Amino acid sequence: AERYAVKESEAHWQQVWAERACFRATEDPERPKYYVLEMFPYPSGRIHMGHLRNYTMGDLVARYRRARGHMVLHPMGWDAFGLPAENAAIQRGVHPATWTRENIAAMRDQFKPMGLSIDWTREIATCEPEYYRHEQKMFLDFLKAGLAYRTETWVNWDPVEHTVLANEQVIDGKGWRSGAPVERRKLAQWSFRITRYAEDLLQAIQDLDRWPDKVRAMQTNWIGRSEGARVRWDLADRDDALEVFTTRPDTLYGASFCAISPNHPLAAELARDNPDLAAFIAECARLGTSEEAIETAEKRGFDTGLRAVHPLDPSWTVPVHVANFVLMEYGTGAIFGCPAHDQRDFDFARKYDLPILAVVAPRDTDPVAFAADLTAGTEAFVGDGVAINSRFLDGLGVADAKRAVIERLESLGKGEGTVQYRLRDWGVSRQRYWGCPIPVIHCPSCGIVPVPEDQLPVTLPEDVTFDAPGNPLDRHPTWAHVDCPTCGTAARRETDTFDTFVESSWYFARFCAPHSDTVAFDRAAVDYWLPVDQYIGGVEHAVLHLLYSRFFMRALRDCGYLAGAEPFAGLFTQGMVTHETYQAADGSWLEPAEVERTDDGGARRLSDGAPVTVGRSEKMSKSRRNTVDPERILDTYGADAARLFIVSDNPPDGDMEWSDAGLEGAWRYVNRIWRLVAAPPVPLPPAGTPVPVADLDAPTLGLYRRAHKTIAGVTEDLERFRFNTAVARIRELTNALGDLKADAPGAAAVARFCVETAVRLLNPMVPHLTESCWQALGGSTILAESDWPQADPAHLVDDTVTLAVQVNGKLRGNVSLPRDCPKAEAEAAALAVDNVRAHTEGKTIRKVVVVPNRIVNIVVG
Ligand code: ANZ
Ligand code: ZN
Repeated sequence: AERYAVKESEAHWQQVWAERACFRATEDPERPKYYVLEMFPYPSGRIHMGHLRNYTMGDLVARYRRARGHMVLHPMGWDAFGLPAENAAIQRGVHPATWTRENIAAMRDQFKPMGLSIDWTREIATCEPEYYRHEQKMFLDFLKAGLAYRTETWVNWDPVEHTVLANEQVIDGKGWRSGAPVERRKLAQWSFRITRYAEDLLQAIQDLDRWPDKVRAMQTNWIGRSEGARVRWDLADRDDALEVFTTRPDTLYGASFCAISPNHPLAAELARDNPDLAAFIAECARLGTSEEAIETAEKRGFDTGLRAVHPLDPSWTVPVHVANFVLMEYGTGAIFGCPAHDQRDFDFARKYDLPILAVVAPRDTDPVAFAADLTAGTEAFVGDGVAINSRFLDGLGVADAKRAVIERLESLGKGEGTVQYRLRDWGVSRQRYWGCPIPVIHCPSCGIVPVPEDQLPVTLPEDVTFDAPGNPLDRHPTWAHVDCPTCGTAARRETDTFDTFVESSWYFARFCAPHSDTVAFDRAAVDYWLPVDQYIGGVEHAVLHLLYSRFFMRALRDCGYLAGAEPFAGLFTQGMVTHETYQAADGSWLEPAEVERTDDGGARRLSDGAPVTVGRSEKMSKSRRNTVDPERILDTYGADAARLFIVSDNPPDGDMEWSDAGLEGAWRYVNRIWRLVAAPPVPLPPAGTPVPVADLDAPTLGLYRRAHKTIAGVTEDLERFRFNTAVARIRELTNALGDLKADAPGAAAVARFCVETAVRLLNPMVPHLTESCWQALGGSTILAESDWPQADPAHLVDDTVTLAVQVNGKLRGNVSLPRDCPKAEAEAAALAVDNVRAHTEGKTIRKVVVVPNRIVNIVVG
């Protein structure tokens, strides 16, 4: 038979799909919709294996849903603003816009041979004014709604990149890209008030039942709800007070100090005439503001000399320290320390020789001995117990003691119960050129003036230079200089641009009607398509991107843009693509393409045969050089083999190890499927030939039933993202076809049914091959426009069942029988089993109980 001509086939079908506009998304209110979205790519210029895996999975889902009769939306776009474009401009002198647009064109060309079922008419790039003008309008609406505001905040400043970094971009106190030690700086920043929705964002996680538990837990932790109290400590010899936040007000009688953040206003005030304190604060600033850095640094403090008065006992005062472990952004930026019941406070107290007084003891211990041991030891007691040494609280459990203290504090006007979230507002200002301009103007007399809506978009100027550090927008000779829209005075544009996470927080909604230019969202379209039914992407976006998108939906809803609060009804996080690593004798890393595996399990260098050490499989990375170029794979083996390998290798949420052997296995299977069609084991009857079920012998009927079971099993698997087991089932079916007796009655019709079934079930995974097969089989439609096969429930039951045979309650054997066979037949078969005969011979059979399809129980005496 003729070989499968992969190149011609794949090119041909891609053209057919395009010409017939098979994947153009349309709305039909009468039919169910399904919105499949993979996280859109950053246009780095080249696709990588992670893309190949991600988009293959999404495509499988999209094709499957389309076959199931859904109206499917499966779009593609580009997350096109961001730093790398600017770095390219600095390093290579190419304009960020040019670099980005060229990369988009290159990557689009690389994606096309994958045969993705994407509606390319909806393509968007976030760097184009047609896109970001709507973002500017949203910002103005957020501003009116109090959801966007400007404030002075402490930020992580990257001195090399000249920009603010999010906490997650600070790793071990250094910028994630530059590697330069990050500085703390105070800067006027635009922020989005995500905290307004903290409770709602938290509660709604409960209903995201098609999200991985792991991601839900990460979101929950990120929002970080804590119940506690705000407590006011008067400052001795001053007429102000220090407000602290605590989750353990029950430990108030164990307080031995108060501590404030180095960024607390009081610290700044005291530092003005205390150079030592100022030096200490400066040193803390070098730590960065990330919690991680603060958590791991040595705990240090500076005694301010001030004393704070205990809120429940005016005769009791404690010292006030500035401490490096107190964050300004959490709670009130001030704490009271209770060393006995907090390890940080314990270590701090040891270091600065402060009292350690136990005020909670485990139940049923001697409180005096417990307190003495704790004070002498090295560890705080953080468990549950009862209050001791705590006056009116003594004997109460932790929860009751908390309630009692809060009540007392409230009645004294010294504090109140409160809920605190770890979640902070989202700082969106970046001192960068390649981002969406923030549409406000700073007027010397009016202050901040929003750009009037009829002057949107505020577009980026193209004529900028990258020859000096800092933001090119600041240096531009004219762009920032405008007249105030309100009073006409010479004013200045905001030169900060948005964090690129802003664009990715609403792109999924824009895809519903990407070309409507008067409004961001065509209401009918978003009402129809949202939420995204299945979102697929990397777990590295499990916190920020998803949370920001959830915030945006709520903010947009409250500004009247759309209905609904959750952007993604279903979420799937795919694993990484890994590859073996190779090292030459001198320790240098070698690319997979430079290495050949040897039969003894070793490897050698292709160029000179020198031995190569094979290392463990790791995430593909430039540093290990263990990357494989998707373009070459597609070019050599075609899209289908690559797609098949991707989905059959491993569960999709696990890591997948890329290997030549695995890919070649998939390639062989592609060719086997083709041969099944081109040279079937039995000459196939014409399409539509019915299977003469009543005439089939047992093995042929078994095969026919297996095909139905395969349909049911694969359908179930695809619903649950078990792509690998789906492929395994189809392989079992095609293997079983090898056992078909060609001359059995109805064999040819059954063979045809099995081949058709395999081809149709494989379509979402290997769409080109299966279209070619379908055509060769005489299909009158193309599979991209065909329905999903249906299993006949009548053929899903097993035709034989195994019954256990017991003699006087002991298992003595098994019999295989037709399902639902008459009791007398079951009884006779059971009694005929050798081992049963051995246990019944010479005895009287008193009773035989048959539980149909399960057990035959024989009672002998
Ligand atoms: C007194 C106390 C006694 C505390 C005790 C704990 C145990 P979560 O659970 O994360 O909300 N804290 C409050 N604000 C802080 C800040 N800005 N920077 C650093 N630490 C801060 O933690 C709340 C606890 O962390 C608070 O309860 C406070 O210490 C500390 F036996 O208050 B606790
Ligand atoms: Zn003005």
